[in-house]
Amino acid sequence: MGKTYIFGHKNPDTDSIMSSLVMANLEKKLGNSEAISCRTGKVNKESEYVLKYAGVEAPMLIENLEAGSEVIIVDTANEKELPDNINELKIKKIVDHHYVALHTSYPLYYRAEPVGCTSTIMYKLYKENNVEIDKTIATLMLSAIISDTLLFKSPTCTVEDKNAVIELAKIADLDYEKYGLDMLKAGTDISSFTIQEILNLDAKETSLKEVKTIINQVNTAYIPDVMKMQTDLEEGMKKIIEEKGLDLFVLLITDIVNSNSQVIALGKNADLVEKSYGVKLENNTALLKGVVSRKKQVIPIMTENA
Ligand SMILES: [Mn+2]
Repeated sequence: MGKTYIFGHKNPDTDSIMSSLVMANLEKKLGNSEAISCRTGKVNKESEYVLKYAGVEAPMLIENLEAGSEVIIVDTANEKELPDNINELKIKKIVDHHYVALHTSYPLYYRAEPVGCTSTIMYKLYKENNVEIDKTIATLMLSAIISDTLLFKSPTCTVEDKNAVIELAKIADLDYEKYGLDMLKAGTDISSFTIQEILNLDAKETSLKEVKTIINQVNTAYIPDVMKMQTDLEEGMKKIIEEKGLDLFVLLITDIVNSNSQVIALGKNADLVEKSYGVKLENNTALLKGVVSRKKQVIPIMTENA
């Protein structure tokens, strides 16, 4: 068996990083000795916190995989979030919890469930295959689940996600509420980033019907900390709109403590935000009460209204 490169989406979040590590471990336990955990971008602060806590090294950064390389994809099934030459790679497996936006001309193992996190599916895969979950793997898995579900506050969170964390916390021997909040807070520290970096941290390019859009989400423990940069952020957003020919740039500044998002919307279709949420943008911004999930509360609603 040759090498198998395992990775998640571009701009990897904690789920993409941890699920690639957890999947590589599972593959190895099942006999695929050349499974390699990889990433296609920088490790964010939240993931850094987890890796340090667990004493695990970051996955290998890959930039260009040779045509024909065998890969396993976790935490995305969207061509736009994968390497440019994805059509030249051989996808062996996909484990994901998003909508499907990818097409292959060959059969593959495909496991998708509408749960809150890929690592929740990974947890089930370990159980189904009778592979032991050790303390380190448990820590990585529960971190991913807490990250994706914002400590169970996101509407994407299911009973299965919550139960997995409760079980994994026993193995990892940690207080998941305290650990989870510390981890989420570590992820909100943007003090060392440039405006460009903030605008690229967790940016997803997508089409809301015909509306070419970027939706970027920045988590914070205190919205005014981010809003004080509004002028600079808008300048950066305008540049990206021009460069990429976007119709809309949505920046969600999500308060992980109170579960709201302040939105900044620019571009010729900015009124789509007003239409979708019944709000009025003042100075390009509005508060979206109770909105924390891009996947469940933003993309589908804005697509419907586009
Ligand atoms: Mn995920």
